[in-house]
Amino acid sequence: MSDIDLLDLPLVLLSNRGPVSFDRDTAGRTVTRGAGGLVSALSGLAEHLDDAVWVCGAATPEDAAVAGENDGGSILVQTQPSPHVVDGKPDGPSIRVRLVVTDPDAYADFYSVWSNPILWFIQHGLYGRSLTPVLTRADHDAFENGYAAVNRAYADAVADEVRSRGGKALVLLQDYHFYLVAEHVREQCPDVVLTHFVHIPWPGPDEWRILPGDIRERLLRGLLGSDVVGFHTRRYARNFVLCAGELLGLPINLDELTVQVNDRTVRARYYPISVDPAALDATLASEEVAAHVAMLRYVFLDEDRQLVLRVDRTDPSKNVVRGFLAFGTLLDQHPELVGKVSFLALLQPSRTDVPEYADYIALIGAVVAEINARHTKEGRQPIDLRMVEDFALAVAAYSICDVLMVNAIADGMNLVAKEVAVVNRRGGVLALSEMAGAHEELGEFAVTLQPFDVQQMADALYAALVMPMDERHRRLAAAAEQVRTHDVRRWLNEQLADLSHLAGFS
Ligand code: ADQ
Repeated sequence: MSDIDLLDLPLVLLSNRGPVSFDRDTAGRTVTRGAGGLVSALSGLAEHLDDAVWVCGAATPEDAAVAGENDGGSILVQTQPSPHVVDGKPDGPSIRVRLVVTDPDAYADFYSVWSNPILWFIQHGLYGRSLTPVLTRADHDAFENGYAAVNRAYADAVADEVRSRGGKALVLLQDYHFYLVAEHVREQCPDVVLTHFVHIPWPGPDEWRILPGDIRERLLRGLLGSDVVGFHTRRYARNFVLCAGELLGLPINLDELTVQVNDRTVRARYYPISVDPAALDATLASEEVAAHVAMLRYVFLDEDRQLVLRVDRTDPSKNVVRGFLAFGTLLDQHPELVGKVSFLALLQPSRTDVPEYADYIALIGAVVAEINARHTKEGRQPIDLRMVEDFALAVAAYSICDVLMVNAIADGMNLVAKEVAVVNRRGGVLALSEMAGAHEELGEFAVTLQPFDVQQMADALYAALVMPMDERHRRLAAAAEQVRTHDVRRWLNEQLADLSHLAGFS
C-alpha cells in the first residue's frame, strides 16, 4: 500500500511537462510517454489511483488540438501496452490528463523570459552581477503578462479539477515554473492539502534581492500558499525559511523549518529525489546497451587505459567549460596520463534559443578543440565530445567509466551521479561537486570537486584515477547501497506520509 491510500483524497498533479505528449506522423496522431524518473514516479502514483488528474502544459500543436477537441477538459490515456486515449473504461493502467493551452506570447514570456533564464539563473547563481541581469520595463511586463498570467491559467485549471472532486484534494505542484499557483489555488479551494516541490536550488535572501522587490515578494507569497514546500536538501529548505523571514518579515522557526502565515503554519521540508534502480538495471541488461558497451570498451579501454565521463545538458550551471579546463590542467601536470586517459562527454543540447546557452555551446567547442590540439598523442585525441541525447549510450558509458565528473556550479540534486552509482561495474569513482544536492548523500563516497577551482578539480581527478582498486569498489558499493535504499519511490512516499500526517490521517 502506498501512503496515498492513507490520505483517502483525490489527487491533482501539476507540472509543466506532462506524462504524455501528442504529435502527428504520416499515419496520423501519435501518443508518446514522457521520459525520466520524475514522470515515471508520478505516473506510477497517478495510475494507481482511481481519482487522479495530471494538469500540464500543451507542449505541441497536437496537444493543443487534443485539448481543443475536449473543450479544455481532461482526457483518459491508457498507458499500457502502448499509450492511447480511451473513451470508456480502460482495460489497463491509465492516467487522466488535462492539457492547458495558453496564449503563445504569454507562454513565451512565462517560459523563455522568466522561468528560463531569469529564475533559473537566480537560483543557480549564474548572473555575473556587474553587468547582468539588466531588468527593464519589458521584464516587468513579461512577468505580469507572462509568468503571472500563465500561472493564473494553470491555477484555474487545478482549482477547477479540485472543485469537480468536491473541493478537497491533495495537490502536488512541481518546480520553478509555478511559484504563484499554490496561493491562487488556496484562494479558490481553501480545503486543499497542497505541496510544492522545487527541483532546483533555493539560494539565500541576497540572491533574491537581484529581483524587483514586488516580484520576489509575490513569488514567495505564492509558494507560501502551500502547506509544505519541498526541496532536495536541508540547506535549500533553510534558505527558503530565511527568505520568508528576511524578505517578507514573517515569523519563522529555523529549527523546525516553519513559516507562520496568518493562522497557517507552512513547513519547508527536504526530500532528496532519486532514481528507479529496477528500471536502470533493466536498461543496463538490454541488448542496445550491451552493444554500446562493447563499442565503448573497444574505443576507450583497450590495454590499461582509463575513462573519465560526463553526461549533462549543455547548461552553464553544469560547469562544462571549467570541467574541461581541469582535465587539460591534469594532462599538463601529469604528461604520463596523455594517451592513457580519455574524457568522453555526452552533452545534450539544451535551451539553444537562450543566447547565453548558444554562446556556452560555442565556448565548449572552442575549449575542447584547444585541449585536443595540445594533447593529441599518436593520433588519439584526449577528449571525445558528442552532442547527443542517447540514454542507452549514457547508461553504457555509466557502467564502464573509471571516473564520473559532476562539477556543477549549483545543481538541485543531480541524478547522473545516482545513476552511475547504480549501474557502474568498474569501481567507478564519483567526482562530485560540493554544490550538487547529491553531495549531501554521496559526498562521503566521492572525491569532492570545488567547481570554481580548476587546480583543485585537476588534483581531485588525479586522486580518483590513481585510487587503489579495492578502495574504489568499496566506495562505489556504499554509494550504490545508499541510492538503492533511497530510491524515487521513497522520495514520493516520504512526501505523502508527511501530507497524510498534516491532513490528520495518521
Ligand atoms: P537536470 O538539470 O536535467 O534536472 P539531472 O538531475 O542530472 O539534471 O538529470 C538529467 C537526466 O537527463 C539524467 O537522467 C541523465 O541521465 C539524462 N541525460 C543528461 N544528459 C543526457 C544525454 N546527453 N543523453 C541522454 N540522457 C541524458 C533537474 C535539476 C536537477 C535534479 C532533477 C530532478 O537541475 O538538479 O536532480 O531536475 O529533480
